Amino acid sequence: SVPDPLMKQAYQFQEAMMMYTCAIREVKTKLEVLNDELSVRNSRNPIELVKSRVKKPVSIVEKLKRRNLPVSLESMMENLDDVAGIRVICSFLDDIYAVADMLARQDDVHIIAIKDYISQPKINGYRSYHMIIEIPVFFSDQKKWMRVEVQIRTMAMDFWASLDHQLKYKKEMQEYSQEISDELRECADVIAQTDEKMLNIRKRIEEQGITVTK
Ligand code: 0O2
Repeated sequence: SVPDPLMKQAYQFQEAMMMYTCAIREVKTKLEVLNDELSVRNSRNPIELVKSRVKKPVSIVEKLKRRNLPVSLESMMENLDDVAGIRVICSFLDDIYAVADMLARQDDVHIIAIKDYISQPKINGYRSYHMIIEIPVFFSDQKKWMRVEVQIRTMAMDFWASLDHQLKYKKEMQEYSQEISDELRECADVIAQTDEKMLNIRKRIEEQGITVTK
């Protein structure tokens, strides 16, 4: 039979994962409310799609080990910001900042950290707006502040990041050759220029008094 301490740990882990899932649900509801309101007000949806995931146990252990941190439930809750992850895919560049601001202004949202990889892209070309937030989740016997990583990006940025992720996965985290890195970076830059052009087109259309609808 399974020894008791192991069983206890398994239950505690399961409970923690349930809490992260609930935190994701709370943030998703906030995003849905914002999207509904803005789509009524502006006749277009700033948010195209919201994806979410709870980090897999193997990835959690790998990340803790990579950072030389203790592998325990407490260590995970204390040290990892992205156990609960939400990806918000926006239509246009300015929607990213609008959504981020609206989320940040809510008084039950605590901002832990912001990483703006749009104004300062990563060396490889990766672009996205990252927010680590904490929100209260109300359980039967306690209110728990749960940490969630929110990544906000345009469809174009998501296209690049998804393919980059796939390529990395296939190469099992090896470094790319310089030539491939350069070409990937080039693609990211072209994509960023396209995002800016699309925003510019939308603004010009809006100036003419036509509302862009989906
Ligand atoms: P997954 O599978 O998406 O969960 P960290 O990498 O978390 O140890 P840091 O600086 O705290 O370090 O995190 P950062 O760079 O703000 O954000 C990490 C997450 O952003 C990654 O999570 C990816 O989702 C995304 N990301 C960052 N850089 C890149 C990149 O170059 N390419 C792609 N495709 N995604 C990136 P994970 O845990 O690495 O992966």
